[in-house]
Amino acid sequence: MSPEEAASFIKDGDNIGFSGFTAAGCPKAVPVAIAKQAEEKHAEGKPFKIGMYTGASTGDSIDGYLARANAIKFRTPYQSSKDLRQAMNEGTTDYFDMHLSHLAQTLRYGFLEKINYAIIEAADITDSGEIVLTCGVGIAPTICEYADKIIIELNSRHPKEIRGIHDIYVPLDPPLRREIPVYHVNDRIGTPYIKVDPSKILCVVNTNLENEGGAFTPVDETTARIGDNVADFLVREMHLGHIPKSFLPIQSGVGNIANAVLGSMGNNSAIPEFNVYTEVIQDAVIDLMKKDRVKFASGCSLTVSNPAISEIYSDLEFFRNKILLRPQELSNNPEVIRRLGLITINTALEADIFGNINSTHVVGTKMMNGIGGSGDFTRNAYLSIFTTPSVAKGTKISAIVPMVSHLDHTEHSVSVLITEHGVADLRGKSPKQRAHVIIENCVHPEYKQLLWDYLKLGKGHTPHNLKACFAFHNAFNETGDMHKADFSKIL
Ligand code: 0RQ
Repeated sequence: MSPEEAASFIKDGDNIGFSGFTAAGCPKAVPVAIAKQAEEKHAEGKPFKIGMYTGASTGDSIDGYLARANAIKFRTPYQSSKDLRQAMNEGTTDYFDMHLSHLAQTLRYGFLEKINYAIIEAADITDSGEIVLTCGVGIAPTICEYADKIIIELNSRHPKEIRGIHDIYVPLDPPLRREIPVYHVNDRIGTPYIKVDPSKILCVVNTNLENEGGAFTPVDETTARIGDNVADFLVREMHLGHIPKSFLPIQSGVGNIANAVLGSMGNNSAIPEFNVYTEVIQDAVIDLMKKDRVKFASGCSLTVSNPAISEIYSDLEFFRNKILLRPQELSNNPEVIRRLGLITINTALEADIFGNINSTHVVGTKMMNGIGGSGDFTRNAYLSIFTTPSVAKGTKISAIVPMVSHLDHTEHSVSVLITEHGVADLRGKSPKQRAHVIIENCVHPEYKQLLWDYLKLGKGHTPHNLKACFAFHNAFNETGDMHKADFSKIL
């Protein structure tokens, strides 16, 4: 069918599950046609909005087009689209932010609205109903099982020979769930395809569309220094015997900083060749595989630039034995993360002097992207690290504040905080001790004195001053500059 014919099945109020995780593996033709249909209905004065479940964020063809068409009834579990973000923050679209490992099982438990249609990007499909996914898995197995009907986008940009790179396994639900038998990063426990009843497949739309993954910005001085601080810290930990000499698997978050951190680790010859057990496999991992610095990467998606995906597809024999893509409830599974002993590295938007992390809300109220998998990994890590540049918007924002304006990861789950200025090792430290090491080692020099001053204002085990704890944020809201925080005016 054409994308328009496929889209015509979708009605106002339907809930859709889309395949993919980040832009990788997302359908691209049918969602654009749905957005066009929404605009036509709106022009006729008719309502048209859909509920949307996906693995994580998507490409512009899903979140961008549908947000611009004002066609989203609700959205979960993660996004990174400028237009959708605007709709969420203006209140025209409802969004609920979920731990990524929770979504598939939450759908199976029946806690969320039913899925009417699954729209799945596939590299191949057989008459018996075997669907071979492309470069992202997300929640595709569960939405295929629970949707009434399935629409396939068969994208010839992805070779059929990709079959074998996926490992599709869906755990049983309680009270029948058993242990998940992943004991090594490269253990395969499922099938290389999703098996569905062929009669559920409503139609197949042929496409030849390239991935919408953007390129990474080049490593700058700040991100390089953060990366080097992480790598040096891990080498010290290894020499202290805290990390086995054979090393432990790495999870690293999404974005430029995460990409730079992995690059620094790869370039540090004191770190042995390592494995990756993560959700997003980014460009740096592919580079390090070619240099024999990464042995194996298990993830949920190949969130790589278009040159990198072409490289992988042109040498599938080399990469097939080094890459495995799992559903997100496996890539982010707490049991597996704890068992394998992951070193997790995620990026904070803001941290406070006691080690609490805000990953999601700009100045406490505006949603940036979502918690993504950062909570799945942080809470269950062998060693959980957060990185952040010490300042944002020039130096008008200090990323380290007296009290986080929104809380995603508590002090109990955060082992180490790293900025371009240094490392704060928070393990075994009281709140006051944590504040000292964070201010001394991680804060930008322009904000150190303000934070020392704040620390003197509080009393108790965690010495906050509830009148002054948001002085940085209030100063930013009032003047556009956190430097203007003035405790004497508040107290
Ligand atoms: O703003 O875009 O206007 O320039 O925030 O900041 O430093 O470029 O960092 O792109 O790596 O994103 C936490 C959002 C970091 C991301 C976050 C402004 C800054 C800039 C982006 P501009 P950077 P990154 C697995 C793990 C949660 C999910 C997660 C994220 C913009 O890493 O979404 O960890 N994490 N998933 O200027 C106000 C502050 C700020 C600030 C930075 N304190 N206050 N604005 N900015 N600090 C992956 C998945 O789950 C898929």
